[in-house]
This record gives sequence, C-alpha cells and structure tokens, in this order.
Amino acid sequence: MSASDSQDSSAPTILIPGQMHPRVVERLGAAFPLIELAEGDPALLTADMKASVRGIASMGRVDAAFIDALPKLEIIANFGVGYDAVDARHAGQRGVMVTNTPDVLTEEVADTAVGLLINTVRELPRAEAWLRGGRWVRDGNYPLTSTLRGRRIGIFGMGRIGQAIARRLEAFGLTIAYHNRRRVEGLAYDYYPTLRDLALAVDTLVSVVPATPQTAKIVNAEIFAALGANGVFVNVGRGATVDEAALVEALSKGTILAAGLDVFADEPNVPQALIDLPNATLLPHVASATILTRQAMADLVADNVFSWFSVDRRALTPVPETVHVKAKV
Ligand code: NAP
Ligand code: 8YV
Repeated sequence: MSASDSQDSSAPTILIPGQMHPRVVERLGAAFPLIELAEGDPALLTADMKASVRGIASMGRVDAAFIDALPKLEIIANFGVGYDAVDARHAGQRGVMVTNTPDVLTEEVADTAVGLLINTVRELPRAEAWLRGGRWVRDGNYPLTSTLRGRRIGIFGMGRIGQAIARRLEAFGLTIAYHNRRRVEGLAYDYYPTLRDLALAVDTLVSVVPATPQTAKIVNAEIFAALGANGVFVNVGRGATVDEAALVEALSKGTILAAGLDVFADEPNVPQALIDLPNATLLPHVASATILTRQAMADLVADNVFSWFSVDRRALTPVPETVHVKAKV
C-alpha cells in the first residue's frame, strides 16, 4: 500500500488489482491511499483492506464475488471501452458505478482495423517475411495476392469504432453495409437486421461488437459459409464473439479466403491451429496500443475516479448498466 504525504486522511482508498497503466497509478496515488495487488485476487486482501476500499481502477476481471467482498465499494473504473471483464449488471444492482473509456481510442482502433484488413487481403506481413528471408533473391517476386478493390464491406457493430472504420473504408471507394440490433439514425449505409443477412450480402466482414451473452460465438460456421470463398473476416471486437474452431475449419477448407484477428477467446493463448494457418493474420490485441492513446485512456480512468470523489460526485463515462447509480452523499 502506498500513500503520498499530501493526501487527505479521509480520502477514499482505491484498489488497483493487477496490472495498470503507470499514469493511473501515478495520478490516483498522488491523491488517494492506494492498495496495489500483484494479481487481481480479492483473497489477497486483509479484512481491514476489504473494509476500506471505495474505488477500483482495473484492467482485469472484477466479478460479482469480488464486488461483494468490498462492502464500501462505490466505483469501478475500467481501463478499456470494452468492459466484459467487469460484472456491470451485478455492480448496478449493488449500487456500484462502473465506468469505461469510450471515444478516446476510437480513431486509433479504427486505424488498426484498416491496417489489419489491408495486411490480411494483401498479405503484407508475409511479403515482408519473403524479403527478409532472402526469398526475393532466391525465388523471385512474391506471388500475386487478392485485392481490396471492389470489396463489399459489412460492419458488425456500427457503434463509435464501427462508424470510424466505415468512414475510412468509404474513402477507399468501398461499399459499406452493417448489422446492429438497431438501425443507426442518419446513417446512409445499408442496414441488415440479422448478421447472417449481412454476411450473405458482403464478402468482407469487420467485427467490432462487445462480448456479451448475446454475442458469444455469434460469428460461427453459418456466417463463414454465408461470406463465401472470397470472404475475409476481420475481428477487432472481442475473441469470445467468434467460434474459433469453426474459423479454423473455414480457413483450412477454403470456406473463406482469409482472416485478420486482433482479439482471441483466451488471451494471450492463441490456438496453435490458427498460428499454423498461412491465411490468418494475427495481432496480439494492439488496436489501441499507442503511447498517446493509452495515456488518454489512463487519464479518463483517473478522471472518472476524481470526478466521482469530487464535490460533483458524478462519473464522466458511466456504462449503461450503471447509469442510474447515484453517489451516496
Ligand atoms: P459501441 O459504440 O457501444 O458500439 C458497439 C456496437 O455493437 C453498437 O453499434 C451496438 O449496436 C452493437 N451491438 C452490441 N450488441 C450487439 C448484438 N447483440 N448484436 C448486434 N450488434 C450489437 O462500442 P465501441 O466503442 O465501438 O467499441 C466496441 C467494442 O470494441 C468494445 O466493446 C470492445 O469490446 C472492442 N474494442 C476492442 C479494442 C481492441 O484493442 N481490439 C479496442 C477498443 C474496443 P446495438 O446496441 O444497436 O446492437
Ligand atoms: C485495451 C480494449 O487493449 O478498450 C478496449 O476494449 O480492448 C483495448 O483498448 C484493453 O482494454 C486494455 O486492457
């Protein structure tokens, strides 16, 4: 536990379970007593610690048992716009606020998605490996690849990031369609009321939906079959939304052409079958991973905690499940 000399003795204690961006630790540590755990396991807390915690700043799992172990808990500030690691529904029922980091990473993640799509279709990482491995000299030119030209793009999850990806790909001269549960007002792209209908209408599916009980393994064999043999699948949302065994089969059998993935069901463990596939382009969950954007995310985590414990007693970016939660004054 660390506390700075300038802290008010009545300042709320903040728990940081496991890994955290250093800027969050630095900013919160300057104002609040901090408890930092090497691993995010509430069993590592003493009874006194459990009784004192009023806020959590987290990058990892905060489940219902964790929330229930902390009787004075008021706010969980999640580092990331996706907050599937936090049981937000349970937090909302217990009157605990949950915040995430929307908007500040949108353009960065959209840039990565477009880069991943181009790398997947044009095989640029493999072409570079060809040069570095001396094959240009030994074997001649890298083989011709498939193209982005003429592709029909389907965005699964036309939210903040989905729209930023669509804006980029529209400028590339590609046609865009999408599926959400609800049509987005004022958006001119074609809307499909089911994911299957979207997959049938396009040849390139870019997925950027959250992991929820409704989206678990929703991108499955049926969706790959609908995309077809020229089909490309890119995922920058969450790995849990994909049936990875079905994806391996679709890539191996040529049901689809190629896939580009930034996220996986059991990170950092990536199925060896995917690693072995030449038509899979794989990134280690780096879509928001720049110095600038991670700093902006860190500031939003800290600012949510500061705002909650200020006279305002208000969260800046509450998640929908806890938007009703009011601070106890
Ligand atoms: P957002 O603005 O909330 O967009 C999410 C979109 O998904 C919404 O348009 C929503 O529309 C749609 N959606 C949600 N559940 C659905 C369902 N069951 N069926 C169909 N559509 C559904 O969120 P965002 O800021 O764009 O972020 C999206 C996700 O990207 C995050 O939750 C996170 O998991 C992921 N992400 C990954 C990285 C990375 O590093 N790879 C970085 C940032 C974010 P409806 O509500 O109308 O269905
Ligand atoms: C981060 C993300 O890599 O914001 C998200 O949902 O997936 C990424 O920006 C992750 O949250 C860091 O923990």
